[in-house]
Amino acid sequence: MSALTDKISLCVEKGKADKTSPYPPDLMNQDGADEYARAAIEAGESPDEILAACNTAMERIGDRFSRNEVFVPELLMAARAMNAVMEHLKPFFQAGNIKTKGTFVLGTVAGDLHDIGKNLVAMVVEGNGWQVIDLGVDVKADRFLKAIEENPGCVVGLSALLTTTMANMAATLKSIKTSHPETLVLVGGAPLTRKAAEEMGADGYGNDPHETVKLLNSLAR
Ligand code: B1M
Repeated sequence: MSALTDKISLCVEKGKADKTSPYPPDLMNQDGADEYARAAIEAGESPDEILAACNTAMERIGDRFSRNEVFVPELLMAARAMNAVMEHLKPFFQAGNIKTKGTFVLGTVAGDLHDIGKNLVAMVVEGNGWQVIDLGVDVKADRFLKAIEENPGCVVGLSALLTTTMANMAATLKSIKTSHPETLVLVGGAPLTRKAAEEMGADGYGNDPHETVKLLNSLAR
């Protein structure tokens, strides 16, 4: 990591979104994730390295949450800081082809509010020439069904970040396959494994946005 990506990582972990963020008090009036991300891009740092620094920070804050050292507000502030960095990275991930290869309907499944990973997948998939219809978070099965009816031939992507919402993912997948057996469904998210995806009956598992794009491109009809 460079000095700048180190600082980005620290700001994301501490939830310091930008210079005006009052939290944490020890970083008051100092640059935050937003300013350091801008500086890193201007200095020619690789967007992938910047993203990796953010992911490391999210893993660290997640581990501290598991150990009860921090709580939901700290997770939210870290998410806000990571989103500030993502605004700078967006143009790089979206700078893809213009002609669309197909439509990807994407959402975080019912009961789950995590959207940072899903948003990254959306950016990268869009940047690789797909039209993305992002249904957001806490998406119930019937909203996916409606989107499939409105976008015949689309591929669907389901994201889940909680072990508990993996069950909702499986149920959503089942309703999609019951009503629209021809629709291809990809799944992803931290608690999933390739094996769990297969057991659910998914057509593919994306470990990260790049793997998801590869899968989508191989499925493009
Ligand atoms: Co939550 N949270 N959270 N959280 N949170 C986790 C997921 C957790 C692992 C933390 C921990 O305990 N260590 C834990 C889940 C444990 C489990 O079930 N296994 C957890 C918990 C317990 C909770 C709450 C229940 C806490 C509570 O209220 N007591 C609660 C649940 C709320 C709900 O959803 N109903 C909760 C809430 C939140 C916030 C809202 C505060 C916030 C989310 C803000 C937001 O997303 N806008 C939050 C955050 C930030 C996290 C952590 C710290 C970071 C998640 C993240 O953004 N990672 C997380 C800990 C961790 O991940 N280490 C944690 C960065 C992101 C880039 O990675 O999302 O994995 P990720 O996405 C990756 C891949 O998974 C993949 O590509 C992405 C890029 O590589 N991917 C796909 C994702 N979707 C894909 C779809 C695809 C393909 C690939 O195809 C369709």
